[in-house]
Amino acid sequence: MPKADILALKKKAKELRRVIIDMLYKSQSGHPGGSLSEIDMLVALYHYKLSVDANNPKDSKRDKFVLSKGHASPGLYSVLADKGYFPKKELDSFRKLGSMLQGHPELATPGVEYAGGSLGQGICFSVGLALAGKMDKSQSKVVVMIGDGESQEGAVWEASMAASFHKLGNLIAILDKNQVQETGKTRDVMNIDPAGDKWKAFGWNVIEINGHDMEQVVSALDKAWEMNNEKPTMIISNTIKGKGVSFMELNHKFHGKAPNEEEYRKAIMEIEAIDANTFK
Ligand SMILES: Cc1ncc(C[n+]2csc(CCOP(=O)(O)OP(=O)(O)O)c2C)c(N)n1
Repeated sequence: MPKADILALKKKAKELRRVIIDMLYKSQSGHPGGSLSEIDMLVALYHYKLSVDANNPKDSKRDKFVLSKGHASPGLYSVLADKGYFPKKELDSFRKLGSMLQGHPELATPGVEYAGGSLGQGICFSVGLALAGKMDKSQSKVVVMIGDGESQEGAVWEASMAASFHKLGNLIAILDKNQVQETGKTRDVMNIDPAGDKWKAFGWNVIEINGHDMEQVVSALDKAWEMNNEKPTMIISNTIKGKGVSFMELNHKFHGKAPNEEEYRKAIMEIEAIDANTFK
């Protein structure tokens, strides 16, 4: 991919970091940490890799993205609005009564493929989607993002085993390994490492990257798309919870807390100061 296009993706991720913080500040609720960690990957998926069309969201040939860590919906909503699935002004209604943009994604929202919320379930649902796609001889991919805290759910490993047993080469999972869950560091709550060895042992291709380095993100997606060995592929995306806002980084207090006025001003100043060229 040309350097100019990579830079455009980096600038888009910077722009959407601001959109995420704006949404949370306006609603005074929501999950900043996991939204800021996933946004570089979501930008690369929606602005580069996924075959999707905002004007035809139900196209039978589309790729499908499942946000299993549904609480990180602000990241998804920011990119869906940017792609034109719904007007950007809807973002102001995030988490308000009657809004199409609830705390956890709902199927009524254009572009949303999965009503997430209960952790551990999205990857099970994605195995079903991929199995159906395989039976239909579809060329589309199913891509699912899970969290590292979420990986402590037993259902994740049952889904993992089923995906390799059924040779779901059309399934790509992304582990947003942002190191922190709701109550602290994942390695202290219940360590999931060595995560790569576990997924390999379950029969998956494993690619490991820095999930804030856009070059690496793009090349991992290219590799995952090109894998042709009937195995599902896991991209372990090493990220930082709250990335881009110093006082939110690796701070579990900002797992599910909106910024107050002072925090909001500081967060916006820091995001505006990001140099997209060197960000990683
Ligand atoms: C089954 C289930 N148990 C508990 C919760 C409450 N909960 C929401 S987010 C979260 C922490 C998730 O951590 P992680 O997967 O690391 O997410 P991220 O850091 O990416 O936000 C928990 C326990 C839930 N949504 N579903």
